Amino acid sequence: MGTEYGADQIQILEGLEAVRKRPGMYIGSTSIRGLHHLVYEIVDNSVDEALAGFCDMIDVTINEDNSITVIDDGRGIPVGIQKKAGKSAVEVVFTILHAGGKFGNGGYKVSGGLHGVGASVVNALSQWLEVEIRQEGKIYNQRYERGKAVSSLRETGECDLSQHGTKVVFLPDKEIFEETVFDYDTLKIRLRETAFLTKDLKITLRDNREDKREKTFHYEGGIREFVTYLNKGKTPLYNQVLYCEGSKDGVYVEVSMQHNDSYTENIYSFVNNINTPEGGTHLAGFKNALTKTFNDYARKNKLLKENEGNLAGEDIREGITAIISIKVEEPQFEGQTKQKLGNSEARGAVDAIVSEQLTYFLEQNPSVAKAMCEKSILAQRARAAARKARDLTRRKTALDGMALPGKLADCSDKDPANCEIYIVEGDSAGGSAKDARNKANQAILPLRGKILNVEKARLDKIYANAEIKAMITAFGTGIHDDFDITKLRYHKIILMTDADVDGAHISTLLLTFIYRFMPELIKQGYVYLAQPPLYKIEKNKRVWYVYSDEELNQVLKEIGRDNNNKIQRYKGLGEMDAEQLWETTMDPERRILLRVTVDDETTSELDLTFTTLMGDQVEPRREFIEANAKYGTLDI
Ligand code: TSJ
Repeated sequence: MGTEYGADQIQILEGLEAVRKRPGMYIGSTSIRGLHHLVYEIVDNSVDEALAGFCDMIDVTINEDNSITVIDDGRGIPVGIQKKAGKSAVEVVFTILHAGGKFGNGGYKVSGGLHGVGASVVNALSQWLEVEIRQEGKIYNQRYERGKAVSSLRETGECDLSQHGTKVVFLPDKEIFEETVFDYDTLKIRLRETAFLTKDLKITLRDNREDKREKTFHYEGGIREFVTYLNKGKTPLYNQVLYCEGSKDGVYVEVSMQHNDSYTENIYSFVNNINTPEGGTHLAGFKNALTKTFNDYARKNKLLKENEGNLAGEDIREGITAIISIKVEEPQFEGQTKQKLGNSEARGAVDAIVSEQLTYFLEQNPSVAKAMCEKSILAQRARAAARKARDLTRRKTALDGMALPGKLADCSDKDPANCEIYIVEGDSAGGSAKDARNKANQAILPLRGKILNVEKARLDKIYANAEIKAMITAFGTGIHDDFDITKLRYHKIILMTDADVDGAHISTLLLTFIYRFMPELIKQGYVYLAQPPLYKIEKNKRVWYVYSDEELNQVLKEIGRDNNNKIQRYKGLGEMDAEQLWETTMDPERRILLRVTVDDETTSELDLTFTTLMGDQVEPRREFIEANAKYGTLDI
């Protein structure tokens, strides 16, 4: 034997074994999402180094074998032996669970994912991992396999004194992950967001696999540019992007905002570069400051008359795009999903900094203040009208009992878990669907043509829209404050539109409505897209339905391409008879359904997707729809 294991070392072994036994506890899941999380965990360490002021660039590469290389130009992980652990700081970082980035003084670790784990977890879940450090003219290397060091940290060469930094290469373990192929776009979205949140940091993403690509993100304007990016394709209400920055009670605060002429509120909040989709104290501080400061200004400058009541927060926030980014040393996350910031000092810090700097801004920019005020007053009026309309519908529903829409062909089963509703574009397709369906558990709601774009209409107009009212009553949940998921009447809401550009557009309008008014339906996985076929091929009395051009070529290759196949291209759902519609798109045994999901790590990008599709600018819209229509799916 020769080696005596101390208690510490035994614990260390157990530590990383625990990660391999229950990976989900440390990275959320072993799905494709967990796979990408590994990259963020490593990159976060380099971002910390950038936040500490020692690193300007991070380079991320997807290698041909789907291993990942991350390189930074920071100080390099310390290579000296840590007395307590009896090994190098590098080895501590990679083998001890929860080892943070604190080495003596000076190390200031602010980031920390929701799982707050880091390098050792990535190491434990990698088939192999190699680290290289350049420091003081020397190069050091070490290799690990499935979390265990297979070599000690060794000096392997010399380099120029000007070179310094850390390089990590790792291959996610196929024994652990369900999927080990990285998605370039997923990494791209997240790394872009990170670059926006860390001004002056240059992040490059490279794909060295078959489809070679590269992109560099570098935003000197930081979150100011983030707001400009999010407002791309919208019409800003004024040219300036407001920006507030400051520190108070150990909280570093940055806020940027700009209104556009739409009616939706897009506020994204971050703590230590991590998205907090459920907000928390920092968001509350911002909202409070905005409402209070704006009303004070409006009153002082007689934009609000003495007999008029204060503007409500939601009226002031109509059409706002804002980023709130704070850094705190010890973030506390609350709520079921641990995505809500709890630190009480963050509320006061954001409130104080925004109040002071916004007051100053409004005084310096009276024309901006006036534009904001006029929009808020219009929003206030529309909200009053909408409330009246809503009260009216409420009363009516109370009188009529379940006032289901007349066009709805409901199913007979009353257990929502068994039931599905097809939202169908057009009366003729609606007719076929009614004939085709299983009456027991499939309901059909036909909608006429284009539905209202909720991004471009105020609440009063939205509530007055017949198609939208029909959906709200059919779903049964109510919306906004009245929303109650337990009242949902169908556990599958299936959007069925033509497999062409117009159909994709209608699907997106419907999804936009659902996402804005009933986001829980999407978050809890109740919303689906039907996949009608593009072609029908017949040969010798055999029939094939195909769902993409790729599949068409494949089938034709198999059965031979000759004049005896009669290929029929479906121009729309209406061209299929009831039997064909049932066989291809509605029969639970044979149909393909796409579940609509949202990635809450990158919600800001989702909003951009909707904006691109719904915005004023025609060109980006066309590009997006065609790109997605080609694949026959709408991936939001
Ligand atoms: F975590 C990791 F090992 F996976 C990793 C860490 C991966 C990558 C790509 C980079 C890093 C990393 C760590 N980059 N820069 C650093 N910096 C430090 O670890 C460091 C260096 C010096 C001092 C100091 O106080 O002198 C403190 C720290 C935290």
